[in-house]
Amino acid sequence: MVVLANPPVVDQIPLLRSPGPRDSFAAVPVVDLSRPGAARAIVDACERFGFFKVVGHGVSPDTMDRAESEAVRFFAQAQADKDRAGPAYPPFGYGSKRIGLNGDMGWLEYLLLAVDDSASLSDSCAAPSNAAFRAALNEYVAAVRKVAVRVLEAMAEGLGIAAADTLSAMVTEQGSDQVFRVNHYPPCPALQGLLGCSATGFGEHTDPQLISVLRSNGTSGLQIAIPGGGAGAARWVSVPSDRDAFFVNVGDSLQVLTNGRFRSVKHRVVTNSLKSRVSFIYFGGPPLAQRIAPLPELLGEGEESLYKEFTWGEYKKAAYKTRLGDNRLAQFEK
Ligand code: GA4
Repeated sequence: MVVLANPPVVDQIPLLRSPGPRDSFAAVPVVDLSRPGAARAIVDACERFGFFKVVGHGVSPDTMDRAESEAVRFFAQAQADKDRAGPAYPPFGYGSKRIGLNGDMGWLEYLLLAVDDSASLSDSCAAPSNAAFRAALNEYVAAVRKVAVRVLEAMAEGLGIAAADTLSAMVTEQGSDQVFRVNHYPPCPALQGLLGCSATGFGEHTDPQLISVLRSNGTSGLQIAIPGGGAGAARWVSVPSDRDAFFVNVGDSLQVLTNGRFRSVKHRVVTNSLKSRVSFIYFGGPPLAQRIAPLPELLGEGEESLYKEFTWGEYKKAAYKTRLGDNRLAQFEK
């Protein structure tokens, strides 16, 4: 009998096979936002994977570095100090290991924050209270939201939608439901060598919003599910990290707006055994009352929506009743 000295702290966190070099997704689509052709490349990547990397975005490395070093400083505080910035639910603030409301656990700690109409952290989020950290996050959020807007405009162009702001307006309109998340995945050395396993940092899921824009400190861990696992199954591949780039995920709402043409990408994070990973994710969601249904311009003649009608508010409410790995769109499929 093999007895695993499973450290008690990880006993409620599922294990994943540690990624090896053969899992690396070298073919991740790269879109240079500063070049012509970006719109077509984005549409192509969204149709194939629901995922791509953005370079040529114009965000200053200083903005990224400042936010990152302030985040590192925040997470290096004593646990009691961090706990004062929580709990994450309801509705925003610091959280550790627990994800959502239905028992999902991951090897991470995080800040879940609301973004207001002017692309700053909402005043309703008292945490983080440190002025330098807040200022650095506000600068970063304003910059990343601009990237999200440019990406959504390019998507509309690539899809041949006449009004360039059809998609981007959904995340800039008054009352848009934008969320920002800072994740810290400490290394999990206890699992080193343990049958090639790593702790789950953030379990597999799709994002409910339109798009998510991620930037990390260059520590690997992000994986996406791509088609091609054989017999219609998906294959998990590791996304080579790049601290100078952004990574964009298509979310469930954008899949519906395009009537399934864009794929909402399943992704997860595997903890690194040696290095900590810090990531920032901006989630672009529409106002709660926004109707989520295929855009008429994208429906071919006689083509019907694959989904029942719903608003973003209804979808979000339903999402919070699910477990992370559930197929949230299934209950809205016709
Ligand atoms: C996934 C995307 C965002 O991180 C998030 C997550 C949210 C949470 O952590 O509170 C959810 C998850 C996310 C989807 C299903 C529900 C809600 C945890 C969970 C189990 C902030 C979001 O908007 O949806």
